[in-house]
Amino acid sequence: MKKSNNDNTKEPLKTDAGEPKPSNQKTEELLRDVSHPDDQFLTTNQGVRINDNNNSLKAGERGPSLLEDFILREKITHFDHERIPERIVHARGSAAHGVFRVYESMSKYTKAGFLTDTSRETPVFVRFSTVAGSKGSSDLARDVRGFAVKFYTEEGIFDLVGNNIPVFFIQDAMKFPDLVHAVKPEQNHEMPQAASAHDTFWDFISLMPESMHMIMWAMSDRALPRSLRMMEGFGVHTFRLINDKGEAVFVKFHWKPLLGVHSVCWDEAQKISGKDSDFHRRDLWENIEKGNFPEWEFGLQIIPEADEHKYPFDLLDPTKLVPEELVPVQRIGKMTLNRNPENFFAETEQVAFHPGHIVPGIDFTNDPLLEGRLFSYTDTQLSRLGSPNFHEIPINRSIAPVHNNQRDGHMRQTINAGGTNYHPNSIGGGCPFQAKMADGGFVSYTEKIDAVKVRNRSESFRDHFSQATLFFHSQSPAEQQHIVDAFSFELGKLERPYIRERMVGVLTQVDKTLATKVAANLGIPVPNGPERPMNLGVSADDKGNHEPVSAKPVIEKSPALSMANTVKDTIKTRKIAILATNGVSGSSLNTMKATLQNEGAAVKVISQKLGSIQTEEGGAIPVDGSFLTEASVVYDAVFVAGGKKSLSALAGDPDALHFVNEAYRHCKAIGTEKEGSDFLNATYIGNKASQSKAPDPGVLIGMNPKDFVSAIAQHRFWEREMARKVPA
Ligand code: HDD
Repeated sequence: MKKSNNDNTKEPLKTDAGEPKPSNQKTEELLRDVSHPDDQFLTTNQGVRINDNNNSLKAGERGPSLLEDFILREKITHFDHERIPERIVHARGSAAHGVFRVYESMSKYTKAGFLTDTSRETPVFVRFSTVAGSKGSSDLARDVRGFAVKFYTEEGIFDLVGNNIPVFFIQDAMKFPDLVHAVKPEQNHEMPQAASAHDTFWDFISLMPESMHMIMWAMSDRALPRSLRMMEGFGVHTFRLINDKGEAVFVKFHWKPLLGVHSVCWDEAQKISGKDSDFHRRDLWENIEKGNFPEWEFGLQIIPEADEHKYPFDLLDPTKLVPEELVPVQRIGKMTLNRNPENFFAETEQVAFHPGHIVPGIDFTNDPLLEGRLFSYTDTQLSRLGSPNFHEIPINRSIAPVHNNQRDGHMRQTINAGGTNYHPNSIGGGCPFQAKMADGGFVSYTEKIDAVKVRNRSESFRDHFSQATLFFHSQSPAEQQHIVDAFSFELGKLERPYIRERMVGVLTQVDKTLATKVAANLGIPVPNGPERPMNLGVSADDKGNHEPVSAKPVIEKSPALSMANTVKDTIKTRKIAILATNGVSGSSLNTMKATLQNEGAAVKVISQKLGSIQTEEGGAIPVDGSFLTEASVVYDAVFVAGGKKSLSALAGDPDALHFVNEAYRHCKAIGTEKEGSDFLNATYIGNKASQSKAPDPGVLIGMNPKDFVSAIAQHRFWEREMARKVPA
């Protein structure tokens, strides 16, 4: 992004070597430092140098403060107005800068420059978010994640404002305020925060069968990402690509993370929320700082116009996906996030996305949810950012030149010179001109429309269950169990039993086994079917029958929908804890640490207290974290280093035992040396009563460090949960 001339964007203080000044500089030096360049003096917003930033102006040292103190009043007034309204949804977000480059020209399908010119590196700014929680809520709430990408293209801004789930809860924007009211904390007592496990949400959902496909995703582990860097992204709606001949194809946009798609489990998510509620934000920030730049490939599913009606679902229905097995995702380019924001408010908070920000070569379809969004996003920026000039905020500025006759308004930054502010004009030489299509002027796709005006929903939008069923049937047994558990948790939290019963009735339409298992956990009988009428969200007496149907699934299973089939060949950026204390075998610890670090993992030595530990060889190893400040839930795997003394001390330490037991419960890879068996016997892993006959492939004793690497790359051994009852 270009920097403005505003003082606030100036570089931080630098030493001669160009490094930020070390924070351990002596206080005395900081106060007396005379090497500051002139423009680093503290000033008022009017540029007046401030002599005393500690004391207000008073009539006498013990007297009243004076109204005349313009420095105090300016400082306090600015502070009083520091907050702006948080986003009504997606308030909690974390963002980063990066670049996008297309692999091969897509000119066959689109004239968009950033998708046709392989020499271009298009700057991007990406904001990830949860939906329901407030700005300060936990990253690990069970929720959909926003995945919004701003492309600063040479032809203007293109915003792809998507989610990490390829479908949406509702089919028509008319229902969006209802959906959001239902999921947000309840209006009387403002509870619960960042959680869908409450009556109003499930009351609404159980009366909106069209939400059933998205609900299956939201109750799956997709709603609990391990990292923002390990999520897929989806444009959700069907869009159009238009080439320079004016020909169109339908397109679905995808982001495929190169590290694979991985999630944590619900018990872990809840605990991470307590141990580190900034877990995702920290993970994104730290990895970018370390140079572990997150990468996604950009994918397109191209559907020729001739195939518009080929499928049993409607391409305009945002509750449907196009299975990748029917239309493969072509990976056409790569996005790399390589720079953290410098100022959270100026960038992450003030960025304004809008699905209506498109460039020539891309166009909308008549998806009724998208159509409503095209209105909503400008409107919300007006109240959130407070002015129609929000496009002038640095993070929102187009890198393509902006010329038009729009003028004035709150906080206008541009100084429009000259005498004309209208079109057509002759005084200003006719400027600015309209651009012909050949000059890159945006021309909407000439879609033929011949219709009567109605307030109704298309018949082709009536199948609410077949893709919910497809999703469930495509999951691994462990993933299916997690979905059962999630429904049981969420519905178990409800105060009104009739909502629970109604919801289980709707689930019978998705999958009988799912409904039966959830009902059993809730201690209620499985209803024979749903309450009728089901579809209060659509039906109105004079609009005909809108009761949902379940079409025959177009395929029985879609392996692409299961995270069990994702990338599992790398431990790059994974967090591994090595447990050790005095008497540790230095060679065991260092060999494992070096192996893991060579594979790109982040390794921390965790012990009973900070400082350093003595090795049995007589050396010392620094400790990175103690049991007091660290928790197994923020790590992907645990290695208990060798060394008899260390192992026996840890075997007698409840914190060390808890660390390993909890990692075991969360199905993580656990490793130790041969001599570590006694330690494991002190944990739940060695508790013979808990062992099933089959050995656990995720517990490695006396292994080659490379085998431990392969085990960690598996992400989790979810089958452990199925085989054994694992303690909390
Ligand atoms: Fe939305 C924000 C994604 C439907 C109205 N939405 C917002 C953000 C994302 C999405 C990622 C946060 C952007 C950021 O980081 O600043 N929204 C979606 C997706 C949808 C969707 C994928 C369905 C496919 N949204 C949707 C509808 C409406 C809105 C139907 C209203 C008719 N969304 C908004 C909003 C927000 C927003 C209220 C809040 C803050 C903002 O726009 O800038 O206007």
